Amino acid sequence: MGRAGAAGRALSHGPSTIAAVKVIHTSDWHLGRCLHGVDLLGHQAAYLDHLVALVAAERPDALLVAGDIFDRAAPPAEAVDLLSEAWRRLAELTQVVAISGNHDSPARLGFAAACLRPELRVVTALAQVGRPVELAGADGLAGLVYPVPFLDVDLARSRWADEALERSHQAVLGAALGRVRADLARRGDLARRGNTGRAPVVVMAHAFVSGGTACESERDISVGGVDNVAVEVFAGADYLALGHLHGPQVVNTGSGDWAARYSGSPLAFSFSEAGQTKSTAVVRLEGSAPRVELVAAPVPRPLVEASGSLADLASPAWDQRRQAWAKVTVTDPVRPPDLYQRVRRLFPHALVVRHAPPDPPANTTIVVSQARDPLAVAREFVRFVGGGEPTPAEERSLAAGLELARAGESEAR
Ligand SMILES: [Mn+2]
Repeated sequence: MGRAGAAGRALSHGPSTIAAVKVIHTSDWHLGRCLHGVDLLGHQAAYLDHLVALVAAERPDALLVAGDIFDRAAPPAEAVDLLSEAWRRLAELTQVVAISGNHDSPARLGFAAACLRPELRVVTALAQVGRPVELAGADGLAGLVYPVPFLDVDLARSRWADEALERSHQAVLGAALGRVRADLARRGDLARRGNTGRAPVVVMAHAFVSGGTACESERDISVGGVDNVAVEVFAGADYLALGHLHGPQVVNTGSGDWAARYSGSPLAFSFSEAGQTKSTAVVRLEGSAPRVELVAAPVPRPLVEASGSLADLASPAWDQRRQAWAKVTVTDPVRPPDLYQRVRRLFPHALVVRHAPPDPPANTTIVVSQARDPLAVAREFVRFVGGGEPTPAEERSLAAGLELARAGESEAR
């Protein structure tokens, strides 16, 4: 049997060899989020359907959700319903372990957490740090998952006041991981499973670990100007399952003995993520370095950034991307009339439309004074924002506006 052979090989590596465990790692669902006014909830529901199917097919030992489950502290009722149903479906298939991120309200996400079935562990409280979720295997303990929710620095410092922690994420996460290591030390040999090796240790956290690449859709978590945490803080883990950064990425641990990764968000939340392939990580911990397989998430609609003159943007070169959510920059020297409508005819799902002439006027000062003809001032402004003379229609609008203003003035007298 291949399985027995693998276990035999594992044994030959000595006592540091870890037993086989499989986890699925995801994060940053941001349920209830919009993309430039587009409600993403239906697409988030589609991702959760995909995730349920993935978990059903892979049968992992655990599903890890590394924070920012909701987009905001008080999420819309529809998002709460969606999560409630997702928890039920997922916890019927595997052990679910979730933590709060910087967008979640620990109290609201953690509501009634102590009453949930054991297959669903939602960890949002500081008091839980250092207490693992034990993954049960066929012959005993299969692995340990230490959930570390996003820590409010000031709260953590006051609760752990005896440690006199510096006011930084690095310091409070250091204290949190101190609790993880203390628990591991206390367990000692108990943390070993039968004769197939040591139970692997997974730490899950929501943090900005140094070396990670940010994009435009993460909320800044800096405290006193410091948001980065050195990856070494998490030493002792075999796998560090991270949430917070929305691009899927590996974090270099500087060691072949353990691995750290951001699963990234399942959907793009900004145009800066247009080039990313959103995915879910299936992680196998066995023997030495974890093996990771990225499973692409369903794409509701690709994102594209398009830039050029209206004539360029009408070219067939863009035809494959017409149905994308688009951020369109029109570069005609003069702002084309009916810009928004014309762009929408080319890209029906354009979400951001702007005009950026190739040679924008240098910092122009428009002098407004009693002595000047108001129409001349208005024309100058149109020239400044549009890059050209007002069209006849715009001239008529300016004149009509001026007349209305004058009529209003004389009425007020
Ligand atoms: Mn996030």
